[in-house]
Amino acid sequence: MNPPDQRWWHDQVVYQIYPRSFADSNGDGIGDLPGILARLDHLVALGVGVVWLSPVYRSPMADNGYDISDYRDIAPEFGTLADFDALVAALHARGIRLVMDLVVNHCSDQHPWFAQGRQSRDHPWHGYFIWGEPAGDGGPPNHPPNNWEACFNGPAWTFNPPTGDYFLHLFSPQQPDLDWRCPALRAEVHNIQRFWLARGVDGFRMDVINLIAKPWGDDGRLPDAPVVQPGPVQPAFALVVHGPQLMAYLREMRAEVLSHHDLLTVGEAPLATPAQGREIIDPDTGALGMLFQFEHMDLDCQPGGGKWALKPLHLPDLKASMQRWQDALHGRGWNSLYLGNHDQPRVVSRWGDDGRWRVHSAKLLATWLHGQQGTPYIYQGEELGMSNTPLASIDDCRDIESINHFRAAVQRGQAPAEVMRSIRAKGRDNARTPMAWDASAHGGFSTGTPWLASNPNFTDINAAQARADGDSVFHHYRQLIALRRLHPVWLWGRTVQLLAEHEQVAAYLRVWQDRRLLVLCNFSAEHQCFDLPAEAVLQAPTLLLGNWPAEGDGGASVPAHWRLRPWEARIYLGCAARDTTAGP
Ligand code: TEU
Ligand code: CA
Repeated sequence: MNPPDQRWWHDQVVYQIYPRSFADSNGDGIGDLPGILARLDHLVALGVGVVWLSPVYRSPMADNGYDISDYRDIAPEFGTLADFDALVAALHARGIRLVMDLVVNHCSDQHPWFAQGRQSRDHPWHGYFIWGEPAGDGGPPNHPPNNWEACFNGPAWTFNPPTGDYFLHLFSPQQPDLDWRCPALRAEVHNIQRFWLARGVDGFRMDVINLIAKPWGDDGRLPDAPVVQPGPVQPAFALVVHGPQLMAYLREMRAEVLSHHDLLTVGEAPLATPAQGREIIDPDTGALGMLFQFEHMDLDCQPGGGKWALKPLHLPDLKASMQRWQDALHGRGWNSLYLGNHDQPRVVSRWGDDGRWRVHSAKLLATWLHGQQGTPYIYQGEELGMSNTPLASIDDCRDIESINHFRAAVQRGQAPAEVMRSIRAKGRDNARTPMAWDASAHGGFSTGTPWLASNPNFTDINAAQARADGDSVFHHYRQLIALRRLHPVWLWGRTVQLLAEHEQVAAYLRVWQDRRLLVLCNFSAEHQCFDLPAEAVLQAPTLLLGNWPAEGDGGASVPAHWRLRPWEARIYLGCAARDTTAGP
């Protein structure tokens, strides 16, 4: 990707809003669209150019809106279509674009398509879903068509008495999978996209888009997943992702809808390999602009153990993963850069230090991420350095994934305290606690009782504090956002990893023409001393940003021997050193 191919979303930073937890305007304890509208000054002060709004469609909220029952309406708890239009207009008036979350791998079991389609095999909407006959000679309801496990526990198939067979749901039974082989269903999706584009949205984040094309066998069945764990059901994602028809469906969507607009599109793609990612976002032959890959999100779990089997992060793994994706997409695609979202724990608690070094480590993580090539995504509260919440017991949790996991794990004989240890570290409620606006009750999120308790540290960690304190995490993010679009090397430079094997220091160079950006991060609470290779010696370097007071000459000269303080991060801008070996 070069400047001539620049798209408007290349130099922007995206801010993700999880509407249920952002701002509650009417005291019912649930965030809503008027609440967002009243907080736009926060986004303007931060300097983000795009909002990704997690789902606000009508929904029974089994999975907080990732189960849609009407794709053309707003959930009443979030507001109305008029509120939505007002929000789009207000964002646009401030130069901020809006990206909708599109969830079309599955819908809600309360969607009329499913509610009616499940009544009879002859109903036209029956064909929008995926059905299977009982396996073997056993009768229903305990002999599903194959051994797939649902992401939120139990079998991925549920028996449907009116039709005498099973429907597929890769997530919860309240989220039946749509059958993308059905042309009428695909046309519905295109029309839904047109509906929101007509309302002025600027793009789509597409939920689990690499799961939509199922791996149908020649026998018309979906094959069993390999057996990797005890019990009747087995993880199926690895078998389902990037199915044979995926690119055909996405290219059709591009031709029908996306190519007629200038959009930001980003596909969520669990388990995507760099090769698959390239295929999806190739500017000529692919379909989407960016994708959310998960490689780095999977580095701190035991291999094959799933997200709850905790393992400490080994920094060289993170660096290798980052370099792999930087290399794979450089010049031929565009990375999305993220460390958090509504499905992940708070990154400062996960890979930083949310105690003594909370502010420093939150700034370091931001620096490490934003220094790379790609479009950074900030999840609400990340810019304040919000941390994981002290979930005392499963009664404090609201997330379907954590609740189902707890029940199943305890049933399998795991000690409840042990299960809670994982949920405290990885549970999605960590990210979903109400946004902390100020030090008043519930962090100023709501005058009522929040649907999920606020993180008690809102008294210290909140937006009012952060905006008033020039040295806060917020202002560090603000500077990163402002700086990156000023420097071509930041946008277009190739990434070169330095010190790949170092266990505490992450260092990389960005290279564009004779320009260099040097990013140095000490991922530890100890001082770190190291030397950098000759290629990292810069001419006329300036320290663009750091998270400790500059030492000595303010970073004007780059030392031969480096010493970084606890959780210190720095970004230098400079030129390549003149090659003294090449002669005049
Ligand atoms: O998440 C999809 C996904 O890949 C899951 O594995 C996700 O990582 C999950 O949170 C496991 O911890 C998307 C949405 O982002 C998520 O909120 C939804 O619950 C899910 O799809 C179903 O729509
Ligand atoms: Ca509300």
